[in-house]
Amino acid sequence: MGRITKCYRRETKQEQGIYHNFVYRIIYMIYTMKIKNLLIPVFLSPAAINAENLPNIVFVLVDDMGIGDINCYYSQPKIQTPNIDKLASKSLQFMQHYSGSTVSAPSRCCLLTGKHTGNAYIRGNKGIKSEEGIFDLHLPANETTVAEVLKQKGYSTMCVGKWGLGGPKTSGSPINKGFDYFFGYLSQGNAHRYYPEYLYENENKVQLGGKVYSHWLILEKGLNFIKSRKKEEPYFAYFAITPPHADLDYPDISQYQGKFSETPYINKNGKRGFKTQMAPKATYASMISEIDRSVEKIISLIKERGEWENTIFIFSSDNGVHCVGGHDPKFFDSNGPFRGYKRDLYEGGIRTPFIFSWPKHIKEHRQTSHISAFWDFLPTVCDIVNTEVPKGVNGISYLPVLLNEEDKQPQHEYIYFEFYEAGGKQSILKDGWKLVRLNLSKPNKLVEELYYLPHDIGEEHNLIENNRSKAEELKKLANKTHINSPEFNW
Ligand SMILES: [Ca+2]
Repeated sequence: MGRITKCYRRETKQEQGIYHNFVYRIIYMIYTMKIKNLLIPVFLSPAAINAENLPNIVFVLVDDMGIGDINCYYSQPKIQTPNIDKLASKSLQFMQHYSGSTVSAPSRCCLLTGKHTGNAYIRGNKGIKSEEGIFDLHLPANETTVAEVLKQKGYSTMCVGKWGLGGPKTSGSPINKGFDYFFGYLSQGNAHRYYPEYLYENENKVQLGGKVYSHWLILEKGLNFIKSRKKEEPYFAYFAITPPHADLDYPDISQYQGKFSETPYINKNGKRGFKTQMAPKATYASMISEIDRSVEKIISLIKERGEWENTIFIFSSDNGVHCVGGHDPKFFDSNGPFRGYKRDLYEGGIRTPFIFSWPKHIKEHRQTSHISAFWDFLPTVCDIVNTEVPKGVNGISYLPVLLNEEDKQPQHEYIYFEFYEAGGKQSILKDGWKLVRLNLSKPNKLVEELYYLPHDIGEEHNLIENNRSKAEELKKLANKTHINSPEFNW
């Protein structure tokens, strides 16, 4: 189809009947007879996708939501997410997709730079003091983000929500990392509060006086960005929204009020602690349903603009579910069939929902068991827009999976994670075997566990005693994969 469109454009540029190519005319006639879909398989190949108009890319990344919190993965009877479920029912659902990390900043770094935590610049949440306050360790100038890649292809780019990869006037500020527009929380610390004193628009503070529910304003700013795009201009809209991260805080919990037996959460740490919440279950459920409504608002706008067909729309969460501020992940089964939560390298900390819609090429619901991760996003985008992948990237494009050509899909040899809190953790998954290493910063307390996921998705049976050589093999591979970092060590 790309070639046909191109041929037709060539003809229109040479109007007044000068250019008369008989073959092109016949093809165009067939095209306008609305049997173009029959021609797509003849012409479609990864390289051909960008020969026509480039797809918009919309990525909704929620914060600390578990894979079990939405109904479309492992069933969720207590929380309503009809819009996300409907989206999934028409999309490609990745069933074994990993977030970049088990906490926010490194996960977002991996997503945007295409590197896993053994190689990424930002491998943990790390605060840096500046004149304007505490911000997160910033991306250096030589780290290339997916937004910078897309800028080079003529995309308009925006991020709203939580950034976490650098403060104002640093090399890691979103506007220095390929984003035309930013609105929201530049630093993660401030994003714990849903009624902030101020948010940032690009690098400028916008005073709110603690009177505005931040998520609604963030969503509005993101929608406004899309509304202001010219139709022919492709855009990358990164909605890094903050629910359901603690605080548990939502202005109207009437949808769930009284539906659950509540255990109030009382803040005992003053300003540093999470907000007191008398109905944490109803509030958490309300925040998930708010995400669901927000997704619908974004989708509706894209459809109103007539852009849905060639828009890539992705929904995911940046790490496993949190268990702070009063949230009870067991009550909601927030981590589905998996073990662990945020800050764990068990599957519950890193296995994330990944719903991929692209109606032009994904015509019906499918599930894929292809093993993929956040660091695959950048190379996939490069593949889609037909541009070179930046050097040093660990990800593998999953475009063949998107195009339902799984037999052509290259596989990861292994999936590797490292983490620097809670004693230091490391995990590596290869051929179903997963080695988890704990207490790396306390060698005398080192713990090693080995699981075989195809038989034990809940990581309940540590098989290391009878499989020492397998564990040793994985440990060597993990240590080879880890590249020393100037900022993070155990
Ligand atoms: Ca997070």
